[in-house]
Amino acid sequence: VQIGILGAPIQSGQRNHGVQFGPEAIRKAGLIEHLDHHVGMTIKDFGDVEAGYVQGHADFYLTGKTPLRNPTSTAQANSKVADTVENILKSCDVCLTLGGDHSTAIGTITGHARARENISVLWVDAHPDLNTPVSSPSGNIHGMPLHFLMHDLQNERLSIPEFEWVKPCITSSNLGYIAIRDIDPGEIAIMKRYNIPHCSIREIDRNGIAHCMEKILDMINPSGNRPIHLSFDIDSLDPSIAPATGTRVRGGLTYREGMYICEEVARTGCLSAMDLVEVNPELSNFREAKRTSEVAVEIIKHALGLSDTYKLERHPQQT
Ligand code: DIR
Ligand code: MN
Ligand code: MN
Ligand code: MN
Repeated sequence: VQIGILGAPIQSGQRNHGVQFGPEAIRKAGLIEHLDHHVGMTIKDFGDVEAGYVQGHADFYLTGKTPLRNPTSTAQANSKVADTVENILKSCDVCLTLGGDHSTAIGTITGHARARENISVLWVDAHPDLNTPVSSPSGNIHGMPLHFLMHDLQNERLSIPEFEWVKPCITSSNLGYIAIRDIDPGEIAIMKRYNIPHCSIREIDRNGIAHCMEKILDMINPSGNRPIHLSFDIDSLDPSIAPATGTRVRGGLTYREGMYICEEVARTGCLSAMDLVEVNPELSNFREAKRTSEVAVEIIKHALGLSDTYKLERHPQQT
């Protein structure tokens, strides 16, 4: 298996400085060293895409209650992410993108969908990131990536010239949420209108993570052979486990629930792209930032099938 790694230091999709240092922090926590030395796995690091601030005429463009923030910078960086992910997937089995804020998924999912047919998206997050520029309470694009990408929501899209290149590539039946718990009114309305598959944190409380993973994977990938895009926002985890992130929401996934989600994705054998986003090392002290990055590395290892618990369960002939 060949894994391609890409850094996407995008911060313009939200307000907190520091999330652009996510890729560096996760690499410093030993990502490459942890993934290397596994039999049958090769790692190729493609470095970081350029994601600086660019001035644009549409910045602070008034669409709803709040202006849309930094559309030019966010769109330009994501266009590079899309091209790079598409290209990485020509030579690699899996493309792992390190964020940066979650607007990065506009680029990664676009690139993935250009490279592979019929992708399904598993969105692990405290938030469904389904706002439109009109429903958004914040104007932050990291709360909106999916509205750009979903066929069902194209009628809600405003014409923003910078994002014209983003073509819809997923439908509500191949997107699934897990761990959501902070959901804006417009997002609740859209989720109900289009029946988007989900297991909220409350459903995990009630039925357990094993049942929830079985249900959600069956809903978004019933045939069991669609390429899976795992978009993992570190704020899905409880803030006690992953404190260094911009929008902490109490009552998140436990460490084992987070790892179990990833082990089950590994078990499908369908993982073809993964995002690990919203690690912001500047939002806590050094120790907490280091701990958050280490958990991010663990999440990635588990999704790639490298956890000992997962290996123990596999057929004895496999290693
Ligand atoms: C909120 C926050 N729903 C917004 N979204 C976040 O700004 O649209 N997503 N933090 O990860
Ligand atoms: Mn998110
Ligand atoms: Mn989130
Ligand atoms: Mn909220």
